[in-house]
Amino acid sequence: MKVVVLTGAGISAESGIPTFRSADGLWEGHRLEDVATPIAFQQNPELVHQFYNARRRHLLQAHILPNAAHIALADYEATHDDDFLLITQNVDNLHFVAGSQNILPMHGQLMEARCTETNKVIPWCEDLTPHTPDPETPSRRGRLRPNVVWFGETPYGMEEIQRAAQNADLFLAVGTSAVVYPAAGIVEQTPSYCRRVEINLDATPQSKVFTETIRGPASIEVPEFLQRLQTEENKQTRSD
Ligand code: BJW
Repeated sequence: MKVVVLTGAGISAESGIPTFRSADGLWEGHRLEDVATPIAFQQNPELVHQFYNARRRHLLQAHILPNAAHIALADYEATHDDDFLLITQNVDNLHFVAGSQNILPMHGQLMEARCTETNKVIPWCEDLTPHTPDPETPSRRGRLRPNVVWFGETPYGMEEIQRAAQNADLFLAVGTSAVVYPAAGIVEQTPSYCRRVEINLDATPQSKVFTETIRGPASIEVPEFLQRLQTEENKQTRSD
């Protein structure tokens, strides 16, 4: 069975990482759309760096750890690794820390930086400023920016995502509000026979496209769903 999972900020909420579109939807008075765009970075790089530096420091705190949902996905993959793709919109590293292997972080990673000249990506866990040079080519004009995908930029891995979605037998979306494209449209690329499951606290604009919707916290519902799935698979194997 080919399994494709798409995760969003909701899966990390119970690990202590705030989601984007909760309550007032503002970060220190700024709308996400005002800090997560190439134009914002051009016009006010200090502010944009401040936004990502704060989030990177938060992520590095010792109490920010994968929760039961991240761990259940990693455990499930460990027994299905040949046909399992985890697409995450999250820039945190919690799926990696949990031990997931086949991960496609379509909106990049906060613990990486990218050179504005060469586009080379390097691991990065320090604060950035508009003057931080690319350490690999310090003589050139390149500066480092967070390796994240802003509005108007092309997400990573779109071809692989499309291929995986078009062949999926099971598509599971966890903790995403389904308002940001192209991620929100991946479910529509799955074949008609695909079992499409959404786990979220609330309904989303895409809920109607799913064959099953499970309302509740990811840390409870993801392990329970994957346990049920495993039981169904075991039964199926015994009857074959
Ligand atoms: C829980 C829970 C718990 C809480 N348990 N659940 C007009 C129409 C359509 C599209 C466009 C348009 N105008 C512009 C566009 C395109 C634009 C877009 O979609 N804009 C919309 C906002 C209108 N998209 C783009 O620009 C993208 N690029 C693009 O389209 O390029 C063209 C192209 C397309 C296809 C192929 C090739 C090229 C780029 C989008 C980049 C998004 N970047 C961000 C920032 C990343 C860096 C950073 O982290 O700062 O990505 S925006 C932000 O939103 C972040 C997230 O990954 C993304 C999605 O958010 P997510 O994860 O869904 O979080 P929330 O907070 O919204 O939702 C949390 C959910 O969890 C909620 O539903 C809760 O209920 C739930 N929840 N606790 C279970 N415990």
